[in-house]
Amino acid sequence: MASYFLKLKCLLSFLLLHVCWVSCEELKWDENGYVLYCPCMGRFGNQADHFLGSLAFAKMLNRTLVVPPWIVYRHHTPPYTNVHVPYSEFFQLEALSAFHRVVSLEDFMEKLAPKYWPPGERRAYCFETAAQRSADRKSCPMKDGNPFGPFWDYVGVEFDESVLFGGISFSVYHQPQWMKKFPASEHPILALPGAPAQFPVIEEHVGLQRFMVWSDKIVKEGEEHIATLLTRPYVGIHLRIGVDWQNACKLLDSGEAGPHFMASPQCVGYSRQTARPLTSTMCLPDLTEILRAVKLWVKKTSARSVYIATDSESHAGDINKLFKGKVEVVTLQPDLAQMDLYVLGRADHFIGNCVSSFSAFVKRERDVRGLPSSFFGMDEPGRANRREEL
Ligand SMILES: Nc1nc2c(ncn2[C@@H]2O[C@H](COP(=O)(O)OP(=O)(O)OP(=O)(O)O)[C@@H](O)[C@H]2O)c(=O)[nH]1
Ligand SMILES: *[C@@H]1O[C@H](CO)[C@@H](O)[C@H](O)[C@H]1NC(C)=O
Repeated sequence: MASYFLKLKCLLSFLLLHVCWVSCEELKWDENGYVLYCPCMGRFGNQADHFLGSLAFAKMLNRTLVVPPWIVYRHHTPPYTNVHVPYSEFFQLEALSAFHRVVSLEDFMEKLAPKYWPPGERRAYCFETAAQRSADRKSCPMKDGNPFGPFWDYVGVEFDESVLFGGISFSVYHQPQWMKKFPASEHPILALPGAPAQFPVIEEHVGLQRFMVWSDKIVKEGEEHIATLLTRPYVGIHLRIGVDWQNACKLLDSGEAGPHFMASPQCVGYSRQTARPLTSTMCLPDLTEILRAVKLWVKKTSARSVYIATDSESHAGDINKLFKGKVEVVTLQPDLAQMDLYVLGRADHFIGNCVSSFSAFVKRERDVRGLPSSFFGMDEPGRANRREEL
């Protein structure tokens, strides 16, 4: 076992050295500074929403975005801890460059940090209100608890000092204040405890999705699944119906949430004044609604197969019965949630859950490609404004 790891380590360092040899030259220090953050809120869908806003924030300040890894919570399967998956495992880092300058956190730490952000000089930046929670009331809670601690441990970072701010937000409105308060000459690296962005992603940043391009590895595996399992045209559906979701949707029924609830602006509209109602069926479709919507869209698109992505039950049996074997019903329940996202993204029609940011990722990607989508409980959502220029 030990020797296996040793060999792996040797191989890895050889590869890293090799990569470095080929591309180190290109990693120049950016005089306009960097933005670093932990995607410390939520799972994939939430992290993706935050990523788009953070990308826009970095561009707004003309700083390079240090792209964090995805935090994957593997608490029920080995290794039973958080796994940090480099951005480029799922998406092409280079594709982001068409919009703005980026560097992966891993590269930043390996190639730039030793010289420009050495231990002992690592400042954390946070809201005064966040620092209030710390023991001395003036330290940023960068590594307090999970996933904060493990995230910075992943890249071996300890913070030495805190810089607090207040009365400022991440919106365009405060751009001049950011520039004035934190000029890159004095504050080259803005390391933040969380994403400098809102959840859900704001309307202006939805179109940035087009710079998130699947990695070759995901495309290859995803296309193989589609080719072997499905016959086009196919309808892809996302069932977000597990116990955690049932509890979340209860807030809606109890009247504690309005039409803007988690990712719902994507279907009810971003403006609070004109938002369409959010019904409990849209949050938690029951079997009747699931069967109704699937039947409708299979008919409309003359689909020959249905792909079910689910966080729990698939209802494949019931859906199968509906078509009496004339339509193939497939569910993969992959280890990697991104496989579901990929297959849903390429479907001829997609039926999502309007409140789920996991569905929102698929919807945005499809909008970019001009592919049609609907939601359970809403067959005809309005089209989102697709601006990407800032
Ligand atoms: N493989 C797979 N995983 C899913 C599916 N639906 C939900 N999940 C898992 O559940 C997580 C849900 O969290 P998010 O991605 O943040 O999306 P969300 O639906 O807005 O949920 P919350 O964050 O819990 O509010 C996903 O990241 C997946 O890990 C699915 O259809 N397939
Ligand atoms: C933004 O940063 C880049 C790279 O540091 C620099 O070349 C460019 O001039 C900057 N743009 C503005 C408007 O400051």
